[in-house]
Amino acid sequence: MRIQVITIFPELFEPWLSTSLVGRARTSGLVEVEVHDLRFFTEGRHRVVDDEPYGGGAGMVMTAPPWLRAVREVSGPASRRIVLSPQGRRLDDDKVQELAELEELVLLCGRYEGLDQRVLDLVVDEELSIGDFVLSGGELPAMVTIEAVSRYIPGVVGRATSVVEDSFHQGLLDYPHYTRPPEVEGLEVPPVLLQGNHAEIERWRREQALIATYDKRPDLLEGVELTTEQREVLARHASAIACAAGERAQ
Ligand code: 4F9
Repeated sequence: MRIQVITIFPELFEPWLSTSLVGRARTSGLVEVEVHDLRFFTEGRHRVVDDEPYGGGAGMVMTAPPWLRAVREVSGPASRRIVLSPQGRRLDDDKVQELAELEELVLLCGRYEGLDQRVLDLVVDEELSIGDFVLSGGELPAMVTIEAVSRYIPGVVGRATSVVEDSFHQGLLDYPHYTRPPEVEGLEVPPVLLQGNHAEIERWRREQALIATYDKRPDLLEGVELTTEQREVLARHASAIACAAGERAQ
């Protein structure tokens, strides 16, 4: 996969791009990332990329011509051109997997109050948001997108830490993890993890993932068809909670 990034802060990307998972994906040639400085596509000595909003108001708007030149210059015929913005559809695991199937992405990182609407109208395929909050620009959301997408490129994540086993792949949250020492300030590791029965361990982890999702993100279970076994696990969990609440009330 090839990813083109357009930003006025290319230097933000360099250290991150050469580190860790994304760094390895790049050196092994599985993911190519090119970062372009928007100012390179300006005309005139002052390299201006913003101007006052028509209609007045606070802040500045990024001017269309440099964006149009930049996007057209770095795009290939099959590029998916994406703006990171709070107005976008929320990035989730389904969207990440969809993007990982593509040959080429162009990520536009806006700053200030945003881009002139005509950039969106003329050269953008979709807007993506990483959450309902405002940042200073699209650079961090672009890095979030690149890292999440890279994990789904075959070969980027080793088999030992398979993405198939990752949280969300099955639509559930992760189960709890434990490592040495066996006791921490009176809290012990669940005995099933120490007994070496792999079928039992797998069953415990499946149950814990389901319970964690039910407790912390019940919205993820809406519209999911649960098996009889899964419904029993949740019924037992719910009655255990009700019992504990009842004991506290007495
Ligand atoms: C982009 C916030 C994507 C959340 C871009 C200011 C942004 C953002 N998700 N905030 N510019």
